[in-house]
Amino acid sequence: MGLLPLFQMSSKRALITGITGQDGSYLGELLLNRGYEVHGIVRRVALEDPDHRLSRLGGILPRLKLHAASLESFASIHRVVHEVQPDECYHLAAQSFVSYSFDDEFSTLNINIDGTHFLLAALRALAPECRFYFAGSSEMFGLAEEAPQNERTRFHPRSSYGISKVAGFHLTQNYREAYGLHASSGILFNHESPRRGFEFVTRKITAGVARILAGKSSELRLGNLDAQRDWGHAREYVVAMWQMLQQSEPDDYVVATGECHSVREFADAAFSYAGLDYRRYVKPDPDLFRPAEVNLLRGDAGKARRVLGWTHRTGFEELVREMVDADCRAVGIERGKIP
Ligand code: NAP
Ligand code: F7E
Repeated sequence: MGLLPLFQMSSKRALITGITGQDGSYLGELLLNRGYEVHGIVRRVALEDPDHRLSRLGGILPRLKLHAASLESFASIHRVVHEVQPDECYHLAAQSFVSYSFDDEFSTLNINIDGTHFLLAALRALAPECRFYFAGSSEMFGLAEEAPQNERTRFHPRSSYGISKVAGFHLTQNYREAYGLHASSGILFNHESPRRGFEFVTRKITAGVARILAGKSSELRLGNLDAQRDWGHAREYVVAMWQMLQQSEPDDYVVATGECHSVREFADAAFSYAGLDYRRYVKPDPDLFRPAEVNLLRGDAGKARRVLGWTHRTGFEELVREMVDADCRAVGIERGKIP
């Protein structure tokens, strides 16, 4: 990531789907800093409730050009691509919560597969020179047959979310091979930050720690504590997305830290940092277990390192501390003042 000299400014136009999400907000900042004109696709309701739904965009909001469209409507995607004529398109929008994909397989598959297909088809017709990034996921490996997982590891998804990402990955590959689109997929392992959604386990834990410290709650209910994930920092992972689209040839890359920890270790680290013993507060809840779990994910980002020059910087403990600190500040507690 020392590969981002400030003098490399650009006058390119970028289109980001999912700009209101964790990754979209960091990527929007990165591209603005690099001189891009940044357009984002948002749901119409977001424009009507900006304080709540655009909160992650904070200070950059006035510099963005937002377009209301729905991933479920080809006509709306087609209209935005026609209006924007992007040089680069980062497709991040998705139903991204694996647990929810067990509750509603239909909407997960529709949004994630059709949305990707609509966007690729619109780009092919209206902006065939545009470079395209697809947000693939380590959930595509699922019940992986080897660890660490790399670009050659076989996919065995364990949820409709994972299946939708495998389909999006193959659609992206097919548009590259059949129609010559500069279309790349990042196979990103879990990445977190203080902007992570509250439904994901890391943020649930760090926000839970803050609530307990603030006396607003006395326990935290969690599911499978033994699942292991390769957790990195989202701010660093969006750099890899950008780097993929700066390559002369499109390709697919695993992006990961190479280190994995269990949910239990994450909880232990977060509570310990706040001077608490997680065993007193974390309560197991069988309802939070998934019908099919992904037990262990650990990525080999060797190709991203060699070809893109990408590497992660933030370690596990540092990530946990940053998230706990941010959630404590949000409830009015400075960690240094924790009793
Ligand atoms: P996120 O915070 O959940 O953001 C998802 C984005 O998608 C939000 O902007 C959301 O808009 C938008 N979206 C959802 N449904 C939509 C719909 N029907 N129409 C239009 N927009 C819709 O996700 P993230 O963590 O930033 O992840 C970004 C992408 O990377 C996702 O595709 C995710 O599946 C993938 N990914 C994430 C990780 C990770 O660890 N974070 C790892 C691998 C892959 P609203 O704000 O309106 O809901
Ligand atoms: O679960 C376990 C759970 O929901 C992680 C998404 O960004 O990364 C994310 O998907 C692990 C699982 O993330 C609770 O069973 C235990 O084993 O934080 P998560 P995820 O499912 O790994 C991938 C790469 C993506 O692509 C996705 O978009 O934690 N776990 N107890 C729990 N998980 C949650 N959410 N809540 C619990 O109470």
